[in-house]
Amino acid sequence: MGAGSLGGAGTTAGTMRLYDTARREVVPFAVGEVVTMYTCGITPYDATHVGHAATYLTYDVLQRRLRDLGHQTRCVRNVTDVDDDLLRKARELGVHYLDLAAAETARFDADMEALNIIECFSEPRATSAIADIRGFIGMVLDRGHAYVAGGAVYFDVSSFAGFGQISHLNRDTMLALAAERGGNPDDPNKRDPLDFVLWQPSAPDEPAWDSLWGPGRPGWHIECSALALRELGTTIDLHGGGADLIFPHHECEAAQSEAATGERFVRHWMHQAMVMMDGEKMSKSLGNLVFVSDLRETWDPRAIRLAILANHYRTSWEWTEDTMPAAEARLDRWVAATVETAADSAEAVDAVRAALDDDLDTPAAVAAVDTAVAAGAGVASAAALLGVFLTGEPVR
Ligand code: 5CA
Ligand code: ZN
Repeated sequence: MGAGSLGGAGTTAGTMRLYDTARREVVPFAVGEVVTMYTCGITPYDATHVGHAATYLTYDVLQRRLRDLGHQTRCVRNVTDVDDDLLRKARELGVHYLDLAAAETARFDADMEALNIIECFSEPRATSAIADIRGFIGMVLDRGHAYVAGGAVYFDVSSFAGFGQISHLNRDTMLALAAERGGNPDDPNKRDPLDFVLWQPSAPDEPAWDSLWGPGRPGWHIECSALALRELGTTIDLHGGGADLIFPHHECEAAQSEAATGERFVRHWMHQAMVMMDGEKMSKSLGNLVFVSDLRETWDPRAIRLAILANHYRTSWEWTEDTMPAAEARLDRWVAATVETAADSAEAVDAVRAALDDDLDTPAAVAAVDTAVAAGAGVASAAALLGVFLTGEPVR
């Protein structure tokens, strides 16, 4: 497809440059008219925090720029509605795990809508994919990349030469991270502690589905492989998620997908750096959280967007009590300039596009809008490229 068939935006296909985690450099993001994306979604056992929001905002701004360039985007975001953490929380609360998941997913969707995140192409639940997962595991077994032991199915890491192609970690670091992130390296049924579970027997009070290998439930990584294949096909343009997922989640996902299909799984890996609070990764398990739903009670959701977009997606940053007041003050300046001025700054639009094309540099884009505002220009169109609608309705 020629670049000329895309457009109206004055730019050509392949304009954007993005850092690729696997290649470890900023490269042209070469894509066709339709761009397929998969981003790892929430495990719905608690409310959405600013770290989650940062991850989904990054892929939202990416999609907005791709659409501005004339592409269609199809972004799938899963919901992990069966998982150790969710089952534990449901047990603690004395509720059915699917009721907890449904309630938290509804809260998440409301937060995403308030933040003006583009609706997903699909938002499939892991439990919608049990049949797909069983079929997928069959493919991995048939190709000789997995083995059955103790009612579980394990991926055989030694059978797959590409293991490590995304994270580039050495074996000791992989082992340490697997232990820390639920990989259970001491499981005696494993031939190698780095082997990971595709299917596992359920504990007596956990949900179980029948399978050829005995009743049980999926391992974590397999849902994303099975859903990406089901929803988007064998090879996807871009895979996203937080940088905490690079290992083991994405490394294992890529290994099992490529083992199952024999084809390349992902053309471009893009990861959001961690949002921190009190010097540590903001996380449900640590409890150092700011919930989006709480912020929405006090602040304009557009200011929440700006607070996050003032930071580059590849740089970890700290949430502080000054973050929201500064963002809302910026929003007020942008709105005031835009309402008072008839002329919409074309320079700001060009500068925002150029900044986004340069590895999605949202801080530079925000600064360009600030400059236009300081010069007295209106910035409705430039702000709309960032998903911030200053005049009520989207301008483009
Ligand atoms: N359901 C899995 C992915 S398949 C999961 O990791 N769920 S989650 O609820 O823990 O995280 C949802 C998304 O938010 C993931 O992409 C994760 O990498 C990202 N995330 C979690 N904490 C942070 C943080 N502090 N900063 C940035 N992104 C984060
Ligand atoms: Zn995932």
